Amino acid sequence: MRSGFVSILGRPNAGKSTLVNALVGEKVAIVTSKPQTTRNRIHGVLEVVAKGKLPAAQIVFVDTPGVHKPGTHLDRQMMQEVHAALEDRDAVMLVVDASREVRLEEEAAAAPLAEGEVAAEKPEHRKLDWRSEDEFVFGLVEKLDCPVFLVINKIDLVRREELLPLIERLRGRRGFAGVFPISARKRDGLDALVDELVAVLPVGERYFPKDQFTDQPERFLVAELIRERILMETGEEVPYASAVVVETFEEPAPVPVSKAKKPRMLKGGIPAPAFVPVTHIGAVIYCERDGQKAILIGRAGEKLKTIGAAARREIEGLLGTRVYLELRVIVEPDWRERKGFVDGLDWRKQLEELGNKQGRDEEK
Ligand SMILES: Nc1nc2c(ncn2[C@@H]2O[C@H](COP(=O)(O)OP(=O)(O)OP(=O)(O)O)[C@@H](O)[C@H]2O)c(=O)[nH]1
Ligand SMILES: [Mg+2]
Repeated sequence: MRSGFVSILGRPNAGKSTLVNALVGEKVAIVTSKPQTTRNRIHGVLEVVAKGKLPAAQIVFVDTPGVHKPGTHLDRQMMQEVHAALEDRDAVMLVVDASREVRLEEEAAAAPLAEGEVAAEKPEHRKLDWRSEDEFVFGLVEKLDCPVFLVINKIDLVRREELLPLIERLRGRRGFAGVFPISARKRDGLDALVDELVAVLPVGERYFPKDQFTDQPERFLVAELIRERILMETGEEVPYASAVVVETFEEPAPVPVSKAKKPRMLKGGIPAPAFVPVTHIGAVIYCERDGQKAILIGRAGEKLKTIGAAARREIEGLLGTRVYLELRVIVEPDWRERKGFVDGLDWRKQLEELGNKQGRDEEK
């Protein structure tokens, strides 16, 4: 069989997380219309069955934060996650948003260069010029020694006559191992992409057990689902200044068989479930200012209630139990600038901490 890591790289909002979820067939990473949604690298695992000449494979996709110019310490940490994802990988997919590229082309066409004007100095043209905004992303893959695939996403948003010249223009930018126009949202073009990836992966054994689809433990997926709702329900700075930490996660206690009562009958003779498991979750939403806290809580607590209710439904879908969710909002002034705090948000580090704590508790 084949196995390997495929890192996914691109600007914010290109649709990287949508693509990982579509490929894996599970919600591994949160998706919103706001840029810089993803903050950590996230592994999503796909099992591919053998097909004709193609062998069976396990592909570990690595979703990454969108590449952007760092402003805060959090941004720098996000960029480190991108670099970490580029270190151990067997192939890379560079994802671009076709609709954005077409829009930039239109803007440039609407402001033609006058005689003597240089593209790099005119805003409408500079964005189009890959030596500026997008060039940095391309620079990151330039020196990689693995196959790099160009994935042109969101083709459902552009017309065919716009797409073909775009493919030609982007294809010429670098020696890509392949160019794939796709729609992650409509799951269009993904089979050809997977076939191509399997073909370039090395022979090897699975990195993850067959039925595991991500490396993130449930409590961190839960924190992400809460953050996804915050991003959807709030605007301005609030989404960017918010972070979520799950502090308590109490799984339902198993009910001994002898204690299970005779099932109560519902209408139509259907037995009512004897025991409805409930997971108790307590989470903290951090923000940076009192004003942001006021927005997150809302008038008479309405906003927090909306965020909690929607997140709870998603979490119940993930865990397959009922969920009791308690949310608190805490102001941590300028946390995005504080290395210690930002490091503490990293779920890999939190997991280490939890492991250490458990070890200490067991020693006692
Ligand atoms: N129409 C259309 N929209 C898409 C497609 N793929 C993603 N989107 C939308 O684009 C937006 C951004 O998607 P994400 O998957 O969060 O993008 P991302 O690249 O992970 O963004 P960051 O995490 O911020 O770097 C969401 O609103 C998606 O629904 C697509 O193929 N077609
Ligand atoms: Mg993302």
